[in-house]
Amino acid sequence: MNFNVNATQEDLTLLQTLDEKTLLEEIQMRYKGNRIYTYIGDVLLSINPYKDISIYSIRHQREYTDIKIRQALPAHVYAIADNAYQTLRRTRQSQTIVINGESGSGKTQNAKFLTQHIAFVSGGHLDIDELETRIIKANPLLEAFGNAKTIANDNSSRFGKYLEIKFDNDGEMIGALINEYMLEKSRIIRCSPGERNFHIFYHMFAGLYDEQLKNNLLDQPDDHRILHTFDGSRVFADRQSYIYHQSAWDELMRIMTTVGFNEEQIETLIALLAAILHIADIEFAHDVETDGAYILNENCLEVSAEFLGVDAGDLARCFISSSQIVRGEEIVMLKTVPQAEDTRDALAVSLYSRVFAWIVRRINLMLMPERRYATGQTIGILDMAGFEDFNENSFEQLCINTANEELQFFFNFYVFRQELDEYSQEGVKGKTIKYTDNGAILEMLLQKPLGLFDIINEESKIRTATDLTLAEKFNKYFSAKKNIYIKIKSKPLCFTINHYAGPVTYGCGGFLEKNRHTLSHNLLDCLKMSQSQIVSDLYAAKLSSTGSLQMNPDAPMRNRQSVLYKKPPSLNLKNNQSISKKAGKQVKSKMSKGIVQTLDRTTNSKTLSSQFTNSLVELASKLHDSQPTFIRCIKPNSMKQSNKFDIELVRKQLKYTGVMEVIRIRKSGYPTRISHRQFIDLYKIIAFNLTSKVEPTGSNCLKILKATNLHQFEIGKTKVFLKHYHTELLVRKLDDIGWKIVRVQKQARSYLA
Ligand code: AOV
Ligand code: MG
Repeated sequence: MNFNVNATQEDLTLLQTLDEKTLLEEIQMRYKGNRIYTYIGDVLLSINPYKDISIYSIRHQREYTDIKIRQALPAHVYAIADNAYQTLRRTRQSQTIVINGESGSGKTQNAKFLTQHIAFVSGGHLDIDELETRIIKANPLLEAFGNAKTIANDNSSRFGKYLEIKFDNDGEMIGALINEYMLEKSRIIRCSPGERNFHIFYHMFAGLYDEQLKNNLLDQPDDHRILHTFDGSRVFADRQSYIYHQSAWDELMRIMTTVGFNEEQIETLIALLAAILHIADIEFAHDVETDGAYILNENCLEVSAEFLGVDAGDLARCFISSSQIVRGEEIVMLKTVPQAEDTRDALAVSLYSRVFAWIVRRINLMLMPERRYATGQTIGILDMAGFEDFNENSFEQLCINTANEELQFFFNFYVFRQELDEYSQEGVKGKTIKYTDNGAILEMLLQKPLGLFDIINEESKIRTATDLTLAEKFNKYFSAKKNIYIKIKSKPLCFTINHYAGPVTYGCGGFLEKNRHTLSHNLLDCLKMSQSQIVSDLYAAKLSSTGSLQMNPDAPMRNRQSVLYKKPPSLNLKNNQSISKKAGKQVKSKMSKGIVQTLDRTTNSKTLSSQFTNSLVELASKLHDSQPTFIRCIKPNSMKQSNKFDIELVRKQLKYTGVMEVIRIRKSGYPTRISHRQFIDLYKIIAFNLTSKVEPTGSNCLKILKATNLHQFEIGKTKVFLKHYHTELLVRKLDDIGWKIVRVQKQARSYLA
C-alpha cells in the first residue's frame, strides 16, 4: 500500500468513494501515520494509539484555538473542545461532549484532553490557575478510587463521570461539578481472574510509611482476602510494580493536598480503607452448639469494630443474626455461614461506595462556583464505562452495557432521527438514511412494568425468589423477542442479549443478591451510633434516588474527634474467640422463646437496579437539555498494543457505531439547525446595518448567507439548515467585519483627535 498520510482526508465526508473498504483503508493509513483523529463532519473519530504521540502541548492548544490556522492542521480533539466553547460563547447554550466506545478505546484520555483544553481557552480570572489545576487534578484522584485493572484496560473506569464546567457571562470558567454514576462497587469483594481491585489499595500499600502501615494494622497486600491474586502470585510481583504504585501514591498525596484535603482527612481515609480490608478478612464457621454462624478470627472483628468506632459485640451480632420487629416484638434468628458472609461483604461494599461518594462530594465543594457568577451555561463531558463482553458477564456488565445502549440511542436520536424528522417538518428535502435503531432493546431492558430491570426489582422483593426463578421469568417474558433475546437451553441461568455492539451472554447467578445490596437495620443502626464522626455521618446521610450521598461533605471532620485518626487500634486483642459465640448463644436463647423465622429487615428500598435506572433518566435529561457533540472512540486491537491495527476488530466497531451512516448523513445532511430569529441575531451584521431592525424571515437569512458566499444550505419554514463547515465560514466573515469595524472606529477616533 502506498503510504502517504498527507493524502488522506481529515474529514471523511470528503471521501469520493464511500464503501467499507475505502473507509477502513483510509483510517488504517492515518493510524499508521499517527493521525489518530479524523472528523466526520462535526463528529470526531478517535483511535487509541496505545503510545505517546506528541500532539498534546500548550503549543498545539494555541494552534487549535485559532480557527484560521486550525483548518490546515490535522483533526484533533482540541478542535472539538474549542468548538464547543466557541458555540457556547456565541449561542449561550450549554454544550455536552459525549464520548463513546468500547472499554479501552481511549474515552477517559480524550475526556482529559477536552477538560485541559476547555480550561486553557476559558481561563481569565485571577485565581483561575488554581481552579484549573483543581479541575484537572481531580481526575487522577477520582481514577485512584474509581478505576481498576480489567482484562480490557489496565486503567478501566469503573464508574461513569459527567463533568460540568461552569461559565460566567464573559465565558470565563468559574467552577465545575462532577456527577458520578454507577460505581461498580461489587469489585471491592469480587473481581474476575486477571483483574484487580481499585487502584487505591495497591498505591496505599506501596506508598504508606511503615509507621502508618503499623497504625492501621497493615503489612502486605497479600495478607488480605480481597487483594489476593487469582493465580496466587504476589501482588507486587516485582520491584518495578512496587515502585510504580509508590510513586502513584506520592503523586496522589500531592494532589489531595492541592485539591484541598487536610492531613486529618487523609489519615481518616486511609483508616477507612484499612477498615474495609479488615472487615473483608472476617471468616465464619458453623457453630454446632447454636446451629448458626460464628466468627473464626475474632481479632479481625475487634480490629474492624475499633476502626468503625462500634462495639465488637454489637458488630458480631449484626454479622451472625438478623432481627425484625413484629407487632412490637423483636424476632431474631441466626444466620447461616453464607448469609453471614453476605452481610460482611455488603458492609465492605457499602463502606467503599460511601467513601467514594464522600470524596466526590469533597471535590465538588472545592470546585463549586460562587453563587453570584451562576449563569447556567455549562460544557459537560460525559465519560462512562465502555461496552464490555468478558468470558463471564454478570449484573455489572448488564448495567454498563445498558448505559451504553442508552448513549447509542441518544446518538441515533440526535444524529439521525431528530435530523430526519426536522427536515420533513420544515419542508426540507433531506435524503432518507437507514440506521440501526436500538430502541427495541432499550425498551426490553428499561420499560416499566415488565422490563428486564423491573423484573429484577420485583423478584428481589419476593422472599422465595432465586436466581433460577428470575432466569425463568426472563425467558417467559422475552423469549419471543427473537432478534434481541436468546434463551440458552443448556444453561438455565444464562441468557444472551443482542446488543447494538454485538451479542453478550450473561449469567444471572447472584443477580438478586447484588441488586438488593442492602444493609440490615441492625447494622445501619450500629454504624449510625459509631463513635467515629465520619462513620456515623456517612451512614446518617441519605441516599438520593440515584444512590449518591446527600450530606454536607464538610461535616465529618468537625465537632467530635475522629476515633479513626486519633486512636489507632491496639494490638492487644483478647484471643479467646468468645465475642461472636457468646452473641450467638444470646440470640439462640431469645429464639428459643417461641420465635419465628424471618428475613432480614432492610431499610433502604433503593435497590441497585432502581438507582441505576434513575441515574440513566437523570443523565438522559441532562443530555437532552444541551447541544451535544460526539466523539466515537475505536480500539485498534485487543492486546493493548501500539502499531497494531486489527482490521476485523475495527470493522466491527465502525459497523455497530454506524460510522458509515454518519458519513452519509453528514455528507448529505445539515447538522446545524438554527431558528431564523437566532440566525439573524448572530449574523445580522454580515448583511445589514448594526442598528437596523431586521425581521426574522427566511429571505433576510438568505441575504446573510449570500453575502457570506455560502452554498448548499437550506432554508426551512422556521429554521436555517447548515453544513457543519458553514458556521466556521460565517464566524470568519464576522471576524473580518469585526476587524473592519474596529479599523473604521480607530480611524474615526484619530480624525476626532
Ligand atoms: P476507556 O476510558 O475508553 O476505557 P482509556 O482512555 O482508559 O480507555 O484508555 C486506555 C489506555 O489506552 C490508556 O490508559 C492509555 O494507556 C492508552 N491511551 C488511550 N488514549 C491515548 C492517547 N490519546 N495517547 C496515548 N495513549 C492513549 V473503560 O474506562 O475501560 O471503557 O471502562
Ligand atoms: Mg475510561
